[in-house]
Amino acid sequence: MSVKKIFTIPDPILKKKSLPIKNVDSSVKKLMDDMLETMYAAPGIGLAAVQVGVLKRVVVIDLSKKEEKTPPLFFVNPEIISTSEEQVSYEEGCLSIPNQFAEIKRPKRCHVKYLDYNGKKKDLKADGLLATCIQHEIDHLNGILFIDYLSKLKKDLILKKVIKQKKEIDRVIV
Ligand code: GNR
Ligand code: NI
Repeated sequence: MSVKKIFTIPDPILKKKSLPIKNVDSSVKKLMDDMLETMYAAPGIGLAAVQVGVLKRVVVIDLSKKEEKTPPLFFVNPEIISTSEEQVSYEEGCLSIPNQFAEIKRPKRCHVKYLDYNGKKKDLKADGLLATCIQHEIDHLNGILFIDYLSKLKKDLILKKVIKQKKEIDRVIV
């Protein structure tokens, strides 16, 4: 397993749509292993393949953050079957938008179907933070970021801050 580089805004890859997996073979399993290690190292609670530069419909999630407690969840070709009318707002962050957070309102519950790590058909009814995280990750697979739900003013401000942050880091390294 290896920790991969996480792509951050304004990298254009983050706006691209990821392609479905035809077969959950050993290369897809290797990708999922690398994604999990990258997510734990970050640390984050979810990661979509596009965030490590791979345009495939693969997501990993572990709400426990540390490698113990609950086992991680692997989603291949996840699809939302239905969502609740009821919505909930969470302060969202994204590893591709470092150190920036915003309240985002989404359906409180979602029913999702997907293939698991072994390529087996599964479905899951999610609620609360898990439901939010699944929707955030499926958005990544469609080239959508949480800042796309904000006003242009707020979005531009966050973009400016992230670009400034990157320049500061470059300055320290040089
Ligand atoms: O680590 C993450 N935390 C988080 C918090 C609230 C809503 C969504 C997330 S996902 C994020 C990791 C990430 O960027 N996944 O794409
Ligand atoms: Ni994200």
